[in-house]
Amino acid sequence: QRLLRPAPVRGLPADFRWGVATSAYQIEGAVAEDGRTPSIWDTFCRVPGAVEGGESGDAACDHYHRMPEDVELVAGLGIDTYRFSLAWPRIQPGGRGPANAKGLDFYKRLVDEVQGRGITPWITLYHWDLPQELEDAGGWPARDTALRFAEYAALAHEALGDRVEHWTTLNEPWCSAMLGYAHGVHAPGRRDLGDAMRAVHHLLLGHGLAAGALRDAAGNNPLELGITLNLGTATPETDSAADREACRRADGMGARLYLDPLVHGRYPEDVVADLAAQHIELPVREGDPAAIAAPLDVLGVNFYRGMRFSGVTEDGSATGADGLPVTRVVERDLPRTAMDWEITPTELTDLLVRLQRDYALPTVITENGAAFDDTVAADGSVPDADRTAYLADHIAAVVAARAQGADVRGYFAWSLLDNFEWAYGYDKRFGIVRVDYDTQVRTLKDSAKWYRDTIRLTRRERA
Ligand code: GBH
Repeated sequence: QRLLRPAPVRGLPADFRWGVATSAYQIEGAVAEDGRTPSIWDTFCRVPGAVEGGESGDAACDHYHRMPEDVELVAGLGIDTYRFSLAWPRIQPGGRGPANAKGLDFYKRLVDEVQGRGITPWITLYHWDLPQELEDAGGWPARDTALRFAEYAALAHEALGDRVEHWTTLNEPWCSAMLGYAHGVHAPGRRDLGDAMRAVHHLLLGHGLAAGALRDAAGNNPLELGITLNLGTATPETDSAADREACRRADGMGARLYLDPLVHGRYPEDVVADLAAQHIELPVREGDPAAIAAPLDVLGVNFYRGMRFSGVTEDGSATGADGLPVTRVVERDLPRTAMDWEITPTELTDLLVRLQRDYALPTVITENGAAFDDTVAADGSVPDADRTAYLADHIAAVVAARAQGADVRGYFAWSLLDNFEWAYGYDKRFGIVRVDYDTQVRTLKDSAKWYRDTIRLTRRERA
């Protein structure tokens, strides 16, 4: 059992940003209210077998009706910044045309509540809830979706941009493209690598066009613009050429395929060549690279784990059954979360130092956290020492990265609440606050109290 009494985190600047994060579909519920139309997740949840237990975000945490109470919770944690996402199908039902005043109204009230309690709102425009009508018209593999996204971004900024300074375009385009269009485990459940790669390009183009629209709309008002990527580390099992090659491929498809065009204005040549060998081409048109490389003020990093890779199968073959070079994840003997993900805090330090070296952008950890099988004690408390340790170790990893020169400016815990964990349904709990889904009662877990006390002590120490 670890010592979990909070100690101040040393070595952070006074303006280090502490936050918590959520996303619309995972918490809001109220999917058919005030003019909201279905998103690809509403549709996907109805596909038999797609989501554990046949669950959906229909009710979720009922945040749409309990929003002031939830913001009160955030305030009670002493947090500076609340990261949440806007539901595109609330603001622009169907993904086209004029804004829906009632949808916007919910987010205006949310921003009022947040700012009224002295908390900074941090908006994510897209956390996976594409309007179904746009999917029916081709989804992210279709170029038009990028244009529609920029239009939606402009509508959202028009309504909220006079008060909200922090805007993230996309959350984890890798997940949208790969899990949604290649692996088929997220909405819309398609399985075609070519479609997934067309989705990558149009997600990035949508980001770039939205970035331009947001800058135009902001004019002289302050704007801090970013994108959030899910990033990890790829470590070779051995020093063999095959294992290092597997890491090159994993890092290429997982990280550089996004970071290089965003920051350096070009896709990585090795990844483009690997795709060409599979007869897949990114549908790049003239002007796209420049649009995608629109200046970023901050890079959002969602970190859950690093991974070890091998370039050969268990029996030593360098080619898999599909005829492609092997990129195999090697399980390590490490503690794991309830998602079965290895717990790898020092790899967060490695990642942040590497991002600084190769991309040199200010970063914020826009998500970090873990699911564990929580228990509720007789006195009603939730003694989640494992989650507290996870958060503490990853915050320490951020401090270590800063000491090595990484410009990390903030840390947001994922998540404020237990919520709809996508294909896993409600069984996997990432919240620092427990949600009883029968009563919708919220209870601070021990990790939330630890986080609150750590932030408080750290602030006092710095003052
Ligand atoms: C985030 O996705 C999402 O932004 C958030 O909505 C979600 O609730 C949260 O994480 C928790 O899942 O181990 O083979 O799956 C993170 C998705 C998780 C995708 C780690 C990549 C590593 C590969 N990422 N995963 S694997």
